Amino acid sequence: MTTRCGFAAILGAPNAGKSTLLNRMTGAKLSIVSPKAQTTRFRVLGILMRNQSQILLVDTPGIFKPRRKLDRAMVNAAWAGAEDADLVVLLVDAKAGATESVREIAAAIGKRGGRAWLVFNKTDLVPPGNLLPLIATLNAIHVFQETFMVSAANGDGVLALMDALAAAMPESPYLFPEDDLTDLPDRLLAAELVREQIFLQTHEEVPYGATVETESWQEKPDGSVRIEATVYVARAGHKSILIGAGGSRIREIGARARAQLGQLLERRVHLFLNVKERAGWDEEGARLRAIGLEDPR
Ligand SMILES: Nc1nc2c(ncn2[C@@H]2O[C@H](COP(=O)(O)OP(=O)(O)OP(=O)(O)O)[C@@H](O)[C@H]2O)c(=O)[nH]1
Ligand SMILES: [Mg+2]
Repeated sequence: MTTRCGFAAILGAPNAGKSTLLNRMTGAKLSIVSPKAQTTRFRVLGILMRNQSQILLVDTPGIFKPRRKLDRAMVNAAWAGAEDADLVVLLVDAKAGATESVREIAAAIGKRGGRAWLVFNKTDLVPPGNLLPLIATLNAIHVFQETFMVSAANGDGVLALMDALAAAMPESPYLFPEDDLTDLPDRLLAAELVREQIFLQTHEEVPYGATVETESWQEKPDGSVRIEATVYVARAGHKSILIGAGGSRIREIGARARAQLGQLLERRVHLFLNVKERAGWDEEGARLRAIGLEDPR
């Protein structure tokens, strides 16, 4: 039996729905999602089996103009995700259209060479006719081999995209066990689910000024797991917002993250969160490495 296996990297501007699409295709909550831009900070692998093909989907941070060291490390991680990919998918928010940043990413993909497909997401929000000029604009920058229209939110068009990806992967033995979903360590997944709640439950600068690290992971004899995580914040003001009146906000963040993590790990989770002020963490190599990013110095 011939098997196929390869890497397909999903690139795009922040907020295009890359992580939602990865989760939809794998049927698991592997990559965190929020309505805010720049949610994903490092590459997340989702392993998808389809028609004797193992598709190694790489979700990447959105590509934007970096300011902080953290930002540069995120954008570098996005392009690194594309480097070894057999195929690059440019995911475009159909509602936002061919913005300047999308056009720049299309040009950079063209420069990089290799196979590239164009996928319009959020088609549930726009009439199909709106897409024709976008397809023309982007293909004028770089000729994409295939074009798909999907809604990662409701699943429209996603199976067709999965079939096409499966067929496009090179002949190869599988690189991962067939029932693996990701290579992400549980400790990182736990920290990410906490960070997702921070993105969902706090606003303005707070989510961008926070990072989460799992400090300890203890397996209990009753099958449950006890996890301690630290939330680092850039400013004292952020700390009090995150903690909330009488600790209400951090309790809610912990409760929601614990529920999600329990589902994912299929076991009972005890989650303890500690908030620490650490000015300048987003310029600190050690903090970036803790979330799997390379120091962009
Ligand atoms: N209506 C609609 N909303 C969507 C769709 N796909 C994603 N979204 C929403 O778009 C927002 C951003 O989704 P994400 O998956 O976090 O986007 P992303 O591209 O991973 O964003 P970054 O990680 O910040 O680069 C979330 O609020 C999603 O619920 C879609 O097909 N339709
Ligand atoms: Mg994302």
